[in-house]
Amino acid sequence: MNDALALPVGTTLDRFIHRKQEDFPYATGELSQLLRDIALAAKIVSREISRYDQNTTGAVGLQNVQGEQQQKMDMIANIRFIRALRNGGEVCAIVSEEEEDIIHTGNAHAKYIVAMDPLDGSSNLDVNIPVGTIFSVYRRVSTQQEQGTLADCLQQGTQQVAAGYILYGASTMLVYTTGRGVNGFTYEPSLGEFFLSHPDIKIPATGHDYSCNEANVSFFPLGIQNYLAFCKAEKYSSRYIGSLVADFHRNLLKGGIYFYPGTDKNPEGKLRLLYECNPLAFLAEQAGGKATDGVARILEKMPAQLHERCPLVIGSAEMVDKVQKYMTL
Ligand code: P6P
Repeated sequence: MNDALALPVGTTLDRFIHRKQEDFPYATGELSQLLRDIALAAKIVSREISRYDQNTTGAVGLQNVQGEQQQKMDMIANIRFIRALRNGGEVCAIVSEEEEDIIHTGNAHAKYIVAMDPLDGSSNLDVNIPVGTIFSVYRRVSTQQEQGTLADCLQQGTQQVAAGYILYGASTMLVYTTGRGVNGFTYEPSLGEFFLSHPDIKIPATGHDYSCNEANVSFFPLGIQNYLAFCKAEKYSSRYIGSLVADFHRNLLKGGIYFYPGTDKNPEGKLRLLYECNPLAFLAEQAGGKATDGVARILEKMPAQLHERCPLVIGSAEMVDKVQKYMTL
């Protein structure tokens, strides 16, 4: 990160994006515009969530491609982000947790691909638990003469040009990276602006919080079971909200580890590689943390399918390393 461009807390997101674009000498402004499009959708979804009523509460009565009960807000968030990215003109194709196939935006000459979970943890909305949007941005590998291709979408996490999340909690926050550190912005609804509130976030090397669904422990790999026993012996605290973005955000700021290994119901884990594991892994590493599938680095995994699942161990570097040690004993 270029300290000379270190911007003060309170800088608006728009000014921050503009100034940071100067970090990239060949930047054309397209990625900057894409980030603004994401921020616009985030403001709209934040508003919809804050005025949660019978039009937005509860399930739709349909299952999404994941076989999960689709919440009304899932569909609203999905539509809002797709519309913002399509209208913004910088994205040629979108992969969404809510859509089985690639969404072609019609912007055939656009340079970027977005993979997203429009509203992760949405089943928590009815009980007022924080939820989040997770996004990942890639440069297309196909020529800019045709619509985005499957190969454009199935890229290794190391190829991400940007990634981030929006946390709809006590306040709405946008946290993202473009590969030069991680910065957090807090939304002020009365002004309709995101303001820099958490510059240059670094995750503590270790922590004393672990996040996992212990009901599944008997199905965890033995190494993970042994690591969990270690956490208890060390008198760590169990902190599991059941909302990935909220658990990740707490661990990012205070140190800690989140793990969702394979279980009987989801032998490959529950979380999706393209739009949950990869973007959070990019953020974790940019903040000095780590992300593996228990052993292998998440960002180096080669996706074979749009919605493939992957075990995830993510958070403070020393804690992720400890899991790897237990997994390879
Ligand atoms: P479980 C929400 O459905 C989610 O994808 C994550 O946000 C959360 O961490 C996890 O699943 C919770 O899963 O099986 O513990 O209820």
